[in-house]
Amino acid sequence: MDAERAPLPVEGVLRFYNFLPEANPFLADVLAGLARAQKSLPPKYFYDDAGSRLFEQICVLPEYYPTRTELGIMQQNVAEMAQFIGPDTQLVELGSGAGIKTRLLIERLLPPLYVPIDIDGRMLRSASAQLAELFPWLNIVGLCADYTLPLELPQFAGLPIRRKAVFFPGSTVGNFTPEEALAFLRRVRRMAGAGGALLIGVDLKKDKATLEAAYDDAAGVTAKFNLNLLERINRELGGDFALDRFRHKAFYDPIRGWVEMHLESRYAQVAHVDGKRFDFAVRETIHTEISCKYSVGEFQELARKAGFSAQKVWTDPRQLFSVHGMLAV
Ligand code: AVI
Repeated sequence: MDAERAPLPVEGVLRFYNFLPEANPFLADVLAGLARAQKSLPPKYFYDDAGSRLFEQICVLPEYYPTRTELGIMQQNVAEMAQFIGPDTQLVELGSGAGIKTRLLIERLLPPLYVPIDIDGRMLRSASAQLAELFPWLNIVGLCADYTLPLELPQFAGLPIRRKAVFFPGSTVGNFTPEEALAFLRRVRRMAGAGGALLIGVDLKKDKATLEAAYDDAAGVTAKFNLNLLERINRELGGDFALDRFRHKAFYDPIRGWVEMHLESRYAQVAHVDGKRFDFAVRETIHTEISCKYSVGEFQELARKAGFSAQKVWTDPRQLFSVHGMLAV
């Protein structure tokens, strides 16, 4: 879609734009993924209402260290982060940012314009409305869009904006393969523009036991989150998956440096989606997610290839997680 120029003359404007395509690609993506030799489903479909609620529960699990560790890093260093980004910056967040991390950053940075981008229109609206209440002076322009696809940001006149900063917390970049992450970071680089900043959370490599516990918690919340994908297919696409006939599986592959999540068929069985038949052998899996872990140097090198220069990195004392400050060159 063409960028537009709309004046935002007053403070505290709250607007939304929809950049989602008319046709819902969910059915086509599911049918294509289940037809592959290694069956797979794109992880972006985890996040319907039930999936988003389950993900919120994951974030506070004792085993799932990334959320609270990243928050601790931000609480410790937000002043320096805001200084790194600088004043008069349009803050673009990939994800709808209801969370405390976004609030911390806005409180310090006082950006003239905040642009959250999220595929889930309801989350986007409710998170933006919460922020508008907390920061009545803040201009918010929410974009309902799939940020994993190319996207041109609208331009807004009439605000004292000197540059853009893209905020991408949560290590969601880890849900791309390194090759996909490179292509994605190149698009983020174009979005930020020359001299723009990137503040990005990246989970660090660590021992297998810690990682596997984080993705296969004792309370079984991650298992529910994974299985919700089949439930969503049943609900929205008229699928007939028997949920108790699949089990959650998660393991760390230290060679590839990523956690893999799968749904494993407990039996030889058949399932249907939209009238199409899919056969499962016993123990055959549907690959649902990877979560890449990087060393600080590996991520800096990836970002360098995408056109960023590493300026700052903040970590926690146990070196579990990193937040990188980078500039578009
Ligand atoms: C959203 N993303 C960064 C999470 C992760 O850790 O890869 C998704 C997740 N999957 C299972 N647990 C959490």
